Amino acid sequence: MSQTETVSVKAFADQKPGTSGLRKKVPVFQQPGYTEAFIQSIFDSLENYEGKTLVIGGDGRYYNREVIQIAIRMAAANGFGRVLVGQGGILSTPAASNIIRKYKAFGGIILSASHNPGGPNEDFGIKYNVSNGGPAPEKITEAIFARSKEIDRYLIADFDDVDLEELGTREAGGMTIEVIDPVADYAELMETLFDFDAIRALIRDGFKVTFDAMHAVTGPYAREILVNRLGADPKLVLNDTPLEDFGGHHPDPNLVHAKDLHDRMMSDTAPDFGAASDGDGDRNLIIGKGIFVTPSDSLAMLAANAHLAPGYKDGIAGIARSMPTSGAADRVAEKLGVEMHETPTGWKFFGNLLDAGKVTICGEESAGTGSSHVREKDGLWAVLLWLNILAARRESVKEIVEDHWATYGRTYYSRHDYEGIDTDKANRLMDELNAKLATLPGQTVADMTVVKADNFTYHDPVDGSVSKNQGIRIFFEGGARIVFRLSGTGTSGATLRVYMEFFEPEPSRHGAETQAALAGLIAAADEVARITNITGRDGPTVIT
Ligand code: VG1
Ligand code: CO
Repeated sequence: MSQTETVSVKAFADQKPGTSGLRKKVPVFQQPGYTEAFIQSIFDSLENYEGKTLVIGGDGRYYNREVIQIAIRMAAANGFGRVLVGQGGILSTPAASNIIRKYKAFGGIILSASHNPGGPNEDFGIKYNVSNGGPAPEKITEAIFARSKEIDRYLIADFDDVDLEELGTREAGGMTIEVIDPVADYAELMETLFDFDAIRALIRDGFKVTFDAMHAVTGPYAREILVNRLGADPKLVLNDTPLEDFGGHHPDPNLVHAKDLHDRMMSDTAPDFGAASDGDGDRNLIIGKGIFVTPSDSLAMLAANAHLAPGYKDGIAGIARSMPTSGAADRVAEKLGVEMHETPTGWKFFGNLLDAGKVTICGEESAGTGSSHVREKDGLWAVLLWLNILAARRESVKEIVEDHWATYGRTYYSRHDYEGIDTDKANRLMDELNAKLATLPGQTVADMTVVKADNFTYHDPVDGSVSKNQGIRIFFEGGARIVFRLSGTGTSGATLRVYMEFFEPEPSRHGAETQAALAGLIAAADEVARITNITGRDGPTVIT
């Protein structure tokens, strides 16, 4: 019979969850008691979980296995009745969301720092998801933070490490531990949503699909779904062995870190469709032969064509997008006559809208798209919906994109990131901007006139909660917009994100290069926020 120990611990002051859970460098999590104190703060912020089920899984990065064992022993000591844990400690974020929902779990602990690099001196993360399968809402993350500041003990059971490789059920510490196949339930769910026969036929007819798993969690999922079930060429499923350090790369599917894929897709010998996902499998990058689809456009295009997939054949209830995401999806919602919602950055804000049936499809400009099938964004889901649409329309990605622009107009859009800037400078830049919001309307910045400027506040239409300070928005005459916000997922210094967009209804002007088309807004952003001046940087580190 194993023992439960109560271990004294000192509270840590820095356990405030960010946009998506607590993310810190591995050595921070390795401090004695640090990981345990945070997990105990999660449990102490929950009620009535005695005897219930907890899902545990992670993206396989460095330190994943150690924390899985800690979380299992602490779940036993705290009175959970059962844990479901992915084989090898692996569950992609959307797969974990599905498992929580399918097996009616009380909640789940997901270990991930998503697109951030992994390794002994890189990033790690812990996030709690609630019973709907989605990230804990702010009310809970705030309670966890409050608890973490005063916690003085944690509970842990004393039993041997669980063999995470062997599927099946065992008992330890008065709790049932089930090691489950991380892919099977997810693949089954995808089969209910998409026309696998049609996609298989498309591929059989010579349509070439390439997918870069970036040595992250989606490798096994992509192999099972794209290769085994849909017949894609295994040689075109790249980097599909998950590695603890992602092969030394950032598992971030953007044009900087997935540059190889991008370059190949722009070449003469490009496959027809290219995609990638991030560390924990919730993001997607979509590139057609010769054309990159911006995530904001992809959201709009998926929403406009979702009815072509069996899971959405009766149409969608509505669309939600994060505030910095472009307005492209709004025009689709308008045409379809469905609800449109604008939320703060982070998937946790979509949960209430999805649960209430107000929206079916959600998306963020940061390469996150998803639907009511789970409560997380879902990288492979987006890939499969694109493939289903391509199979139904039998047109190229380029044709679908250009047809969309011709129908709805094109929103030129880009995000510029200034990474690793000094936190004080970043805060100063935002403070200065905030201070002048009231006086901006009527002023001219880089030859454009400001019509409105504010700091975005979200009023949740379902539970009435209010979230303030969610990003500075500056609107110009003619509808152009710039948004400024600081990242809530980084682990060193600050990252300033600047989002720029304008709408172009005229098809003869849809062929411009994005950065050139946005040159005026780029200049305006620098002028109004004094970016160069304050940060000392002469340009962004990442352009997406
Ligand atoms: C970023 C993205 C945001 C996304 C979040 C988590 O947050 O901008 O859209 O929801 O990452 O995604 P921030 O605060 O750094 O801008 V993931 O794939 O890191 O779980
Ligand atoms: Co992610």
